[in-house]
Amino acid sequence: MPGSVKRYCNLHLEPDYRKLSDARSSINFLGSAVSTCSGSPEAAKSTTIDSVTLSLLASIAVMGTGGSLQATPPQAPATPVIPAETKAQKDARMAWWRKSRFGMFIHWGLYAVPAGEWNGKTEYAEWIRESAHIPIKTYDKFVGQFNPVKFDAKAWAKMAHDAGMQYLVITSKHHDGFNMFDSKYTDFKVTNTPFKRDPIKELAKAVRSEGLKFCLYHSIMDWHHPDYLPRRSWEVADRPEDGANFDRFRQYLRNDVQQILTDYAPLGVVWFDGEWENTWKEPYGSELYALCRTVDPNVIVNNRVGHARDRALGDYSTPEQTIPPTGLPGVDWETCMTMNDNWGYNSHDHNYKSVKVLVQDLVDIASKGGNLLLNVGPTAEGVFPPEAIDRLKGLGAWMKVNHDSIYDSTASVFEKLPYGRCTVHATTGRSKVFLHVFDWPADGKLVVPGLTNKIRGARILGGPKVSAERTGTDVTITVPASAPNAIDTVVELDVVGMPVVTK
Ligand code: H79
Repeated sequence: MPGSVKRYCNLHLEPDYRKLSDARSSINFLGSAVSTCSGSPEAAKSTTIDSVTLSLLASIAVMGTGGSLQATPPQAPATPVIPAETKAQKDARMAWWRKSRFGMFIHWGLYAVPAGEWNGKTEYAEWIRESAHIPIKTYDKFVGQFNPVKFDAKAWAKMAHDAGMQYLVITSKHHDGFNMFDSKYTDFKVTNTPFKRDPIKELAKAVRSEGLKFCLYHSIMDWHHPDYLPRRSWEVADRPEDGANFDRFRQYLRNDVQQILTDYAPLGVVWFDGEWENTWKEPYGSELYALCRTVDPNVIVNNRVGHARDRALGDYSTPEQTIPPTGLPGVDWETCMTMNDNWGYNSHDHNYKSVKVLVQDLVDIASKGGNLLLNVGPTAEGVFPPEAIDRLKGLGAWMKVNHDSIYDSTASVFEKLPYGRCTVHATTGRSKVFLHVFDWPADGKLVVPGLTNKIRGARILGGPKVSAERTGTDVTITVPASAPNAIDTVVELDVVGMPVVTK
């Protein structure tokens, strides 16, 4: 532990760390307590101690303390080289993600304890520490109150599976800096709560048992680590920046990221966020991306790893709470979206979208070639809000019948369909054009504009075959008088060759 190393070298702890140590001796920051032998704060800025030196120091310290020192955790190297990759290799790495189309996001952390409420205001969620200006010592009290006794990883994984989701991304750390896994590099973590368990470990197992890819969200921005900069403007007086060293923070972040990629391997995606503050430079993003791909060559990393999230770094784009009007042609993308108005749990937020809106959003996104990552904010007891469970069931009921039109689909071949959306399974020999009918035709005639292909047949997913015939440059499908599914009835048109549309 750092305290033992201290006997042999100077340990540079910035003032905030010392205050915290005094207040809560059980909570420290292994990632920030980098020891140096120079004694100079300036030298500490540029010093990252290598693992050989650390283990040497550790063994000296062990000898000096009668063997009470625990092994120092390995330090993640700075790896600026992004492994080279051909287009075919990237396609292979992205294949499962592109086929999935639908995933579950989970925002779960200490912020579930106040449940969005502070000093009579009820508008908060995962940003509560920042938005309600909660001092760090006050926020730390949630650590002693976090005990989600109803948490059932299998139940969560099953709900994601039954909704038709193919992957699950949960917060290993959000902007508040609290580690929801058993980090080796900080004591500000879930295993130090009364809960004691590691929910990430339990969930990784359960999610994989359901056949879904397990993924983690890890925030770059960190309002708790003493070396993270900048401080929030409202807390500078209480938490001065003096002594904080962003390079040490980067080492801590790399260490944490290396650990999640190792202990919970294989991760499908590492989903970074909170990259926009100007302390996070583009080369740091490249270094972090390279670390991820070095530890796991198959992992997928979102674009928020880089400071300028819209530039080239990362594997896919991440529109938030919005669906790009015409998709993002030529780019892999995933819209992340809440079901209500918040990411983290807010006990007052009952403003949930309807199942109809959510299904149509999923279809709209698939018709534009993107993925939907739909969020749930579980409570501090460890359960999904009832409205979220209801929406997941509704999505699942629709997906059970219509999933063929979503998984492995590609974007619409029509510029616009007046009654809904289109997704496609295209191969050179034979293709399926899925017509998602949001507005059912009153005259029972569904017109497919400008489709030139020879028709093999048509059917309603989960329903009967229907007749489809050429009418000039269009194809006209005769459908039942009323919509079999009020949200979105899918008509599958089976055609010869790749779909070709002239209108
Ligand atoms: O985790 C959830 C939110 O807590 C987190 N992202 C989702 C997935 C989030 N953090 N911040 N925000 C959402 C909104 C922040 C928006 C802004 Fe900016 C930050 C506006 C200006 C700075 C980033 C950079 C977005 C626009 C420019």
